[in-house]
Amino acid sequence: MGSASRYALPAMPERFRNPVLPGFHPDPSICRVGEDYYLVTSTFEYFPGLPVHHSRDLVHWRPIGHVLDRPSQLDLDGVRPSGGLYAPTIRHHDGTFFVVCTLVGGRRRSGNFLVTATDPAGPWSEPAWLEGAEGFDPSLLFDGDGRAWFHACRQVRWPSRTGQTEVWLQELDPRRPALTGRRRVLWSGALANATWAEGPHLYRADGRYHLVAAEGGTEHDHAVTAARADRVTGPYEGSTRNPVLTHRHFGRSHPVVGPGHADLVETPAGEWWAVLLARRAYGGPFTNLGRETFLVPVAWEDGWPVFCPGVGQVPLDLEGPDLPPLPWPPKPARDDFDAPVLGPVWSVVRTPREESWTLSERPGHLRLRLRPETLAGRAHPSFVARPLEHMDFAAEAALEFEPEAGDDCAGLALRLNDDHHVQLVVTGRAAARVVRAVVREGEDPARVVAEAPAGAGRVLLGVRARGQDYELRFGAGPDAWRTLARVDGRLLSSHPSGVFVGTVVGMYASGNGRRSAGRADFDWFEYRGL
Ligand code: 6LW
Repeated sequence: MGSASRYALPAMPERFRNPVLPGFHPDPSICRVGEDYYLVTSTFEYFPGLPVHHSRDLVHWRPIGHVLDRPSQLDLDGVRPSGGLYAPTIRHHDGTFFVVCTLVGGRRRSGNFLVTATDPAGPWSEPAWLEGAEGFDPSLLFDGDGRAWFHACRQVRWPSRTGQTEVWLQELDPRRPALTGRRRVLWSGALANATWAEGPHLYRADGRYHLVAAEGGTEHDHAVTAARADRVTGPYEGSTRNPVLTHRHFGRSHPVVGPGHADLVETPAGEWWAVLLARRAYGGPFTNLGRETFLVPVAWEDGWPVFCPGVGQVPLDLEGPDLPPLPWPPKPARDDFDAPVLGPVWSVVRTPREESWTLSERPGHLRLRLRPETLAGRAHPSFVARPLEHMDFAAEAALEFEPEAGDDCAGLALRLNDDHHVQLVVTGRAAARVVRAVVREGEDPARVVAEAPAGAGRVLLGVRARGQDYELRFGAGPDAWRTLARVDGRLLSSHPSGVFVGTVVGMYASGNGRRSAGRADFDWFEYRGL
């Protein structure tokens, strides 16, 4: 009898669960260099911009830095909520990584730019603005003949309907960098009266040029469409199977809504996969986690891409790529702020022009300065936060804070945007020190929903969410939690339309219009899925 190994079945790829990058990670773009995969996602009004994640198996991703992590690279002053950095594209050619992206609504400069690096973990170059590059959702194709092609989408000059866009192409001289030669329109959508044909990516496969784009807008009607041509400049023929992926006909109760904005990658073994964005609805058509990054298989049939073959929709549980699994060490739930710099999971709102936080003044603590700026208004508040990743989660922090003035406050906050946030803060001086729950929902002024005496000294603050039920609580220690309030989490949903971000949770301090000598010291912050 031969050894058992002679009859061993090939190792079956492991199954995995979508999303592969949970929480606010929209507009994913991916490239492969050898056995390594790199992925960037959009970040809008958050700084640093464009996180870079790394994987060896397409399923397990680890953050390795940000493309734009210097104020000189990224001016987000005054940027409106969901403005700022739109969809990026990452590509690699000849030893250099390229990222193109669009800054929308910048105070001093807006438009499409290119940054480069030899190490995807950075440092990345200063942005090179591409003169004349209209529109948004830029992408790059490095063709086999060494030529580089820039493509993006733009609103048509005289639209007959909202969202009437077209995909255009022009050669790029990456050395200058500059767009050169004739500009051509390649595509204006697959369906009659198509809206928001965007997120274009060109690929060279089986001797043809393939265009994969998004259509229908990034809400419920989002879709992936495909076209192909014999020459990069067209003409492009739409697939008779368009849209090649959508959930638009599933109705609003489907758990995964709005898949689209796909980017394809081929493994060394010739398997094709796509990363794309989608939302997970819960508690009704509410998507607090925002647009997350999902991974789906792609097959080629008759020279056309087939997304999720045999299934035709984005699965939450599926067989993984035929790649050796390489799970990274799990992220620690607790940050004790012992490192000299903030970890890659942390972001702030808009570009920090002054030290709103410090890790050096009180080692082992994140110290927030009480500045006049608040979570409302288009400012850079003293707020250090990370994306929610779970529908059920607990976020807690240990705070040492003595308000110097009545309006001084510090504590935890959940932010969707400038007009939608929840605060659990300590405020009030001396004997009047209280823990207060404050909700801001839309145009109405923020309202205090509950408060209770905080007692003296260190205080623990916590948010525990079960679906859309958010429990705000506090205590003198881990065995002394007291519930202060319960808040309906649906105010933090990225649905309805026009909200491109997801909710973040973090540490906040403010003088509420005045500069205060107060200092808020956070000994630790802990986030975990329940
Ligand atoms: C992104 C574009 C879009 O650039 O939303 O609705 C923009 N579609 O593809 C921000 O994600």
